Amino acid sequence: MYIKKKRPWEIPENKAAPEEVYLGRRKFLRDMGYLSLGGVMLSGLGTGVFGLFEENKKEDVIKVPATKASNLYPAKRNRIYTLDRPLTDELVAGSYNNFYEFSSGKSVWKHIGKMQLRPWTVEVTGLVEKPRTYDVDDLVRKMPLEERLYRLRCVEAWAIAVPWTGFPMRELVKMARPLSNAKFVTMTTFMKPDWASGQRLRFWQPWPYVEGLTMEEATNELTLLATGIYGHELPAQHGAPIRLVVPWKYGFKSIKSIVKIEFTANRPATFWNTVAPEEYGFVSNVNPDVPHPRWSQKTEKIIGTDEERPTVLYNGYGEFVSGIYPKG
Ligand SMILES: Nc1nc2c(c(=O)[nH]1)N[C@H]1C(S)=C(S)[C@@H](COP(=O)(O)O)O[C@H]1N2
Ligand SMILES: [Mo]
Repeated sequence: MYIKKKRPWEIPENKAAPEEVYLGRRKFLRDMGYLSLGGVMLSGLGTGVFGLFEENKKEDVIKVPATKASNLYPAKRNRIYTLDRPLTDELVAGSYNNFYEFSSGKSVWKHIGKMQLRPWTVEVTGLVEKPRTYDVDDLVRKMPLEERLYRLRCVEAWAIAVPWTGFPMRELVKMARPLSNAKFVTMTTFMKPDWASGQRLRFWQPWPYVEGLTMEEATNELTLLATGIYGHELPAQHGAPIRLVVPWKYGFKSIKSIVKIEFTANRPATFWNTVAPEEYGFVSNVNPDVPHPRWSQKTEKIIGTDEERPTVLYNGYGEFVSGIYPKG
């Protein structure tokens, strides 16, 4: 056996994933590939999980089946949105994911094999003049697709920078014509225990995954419904066929594989906020001065380059969103 260099974003004691609390540390570490079945601590040895980036072939990790909308990619890049760092390598971003429906580890791409990406419908419902269920490809064809380079910051203190393809959520809101009493937009992920072992194994969690935004957040220009990444449609592990991207909030707000978008008068009960309200707030804007109860948020690790950077308020998107939060 050879010794693999421990990467700084390997989860240290004080920066564990939310799941650790509920599964117990041993089960969590085993899922993450740190423990052998016999229970011997293998941290620092070549256990596989963090060797992914060198060892896996791109065609095994990034699978993008053709659809009725494939010819729309790549979309034209919107140059307004720039980065302060290089883009994350596609293979790195596609092999280090959070998608608890499929796995509580990061090798989500190994567990998505049963997911059926088509047909896929998105129900737009609730307090709107124009409720309607859309075939996802028909919806994408109606919408102005563009590419945007955004940073994504996970509450676990790691970050990536990726080119999303998608359309502003405000375009969908306009089309739905919300009633004046609509105050929140609630989004729901699929419920398919047949595909997603997490929905069977962690049956006590409040599946399906739900997230929500205020109307003002949902119609902010940054709020994107993404259907593509790296110039093609989303692979399943990134939340195909359609997922939210709100880059000034912690990653768990950016809900994947959406089947329902509902306009509501009241704040919805959201997944992580229901599981652990003291750890995962409803608002959850990136903020270095608000520590997570179990770890600091002062810095972030950039996946793939080992670089550590100071966390920036609103993940650096203050010029777009600070007006929404007058009290800071
Ligand atoms: N349905 C669903 N959406 C989800 C998650 C999840 O577990 N289930 N994880 C969230 C978290 S914690 C993060 S950091 C981002 C990760 O997005 P990525 O894997 O495309 O980088 O997805 C978010 N969306
Ligand atoms: Mo996250």
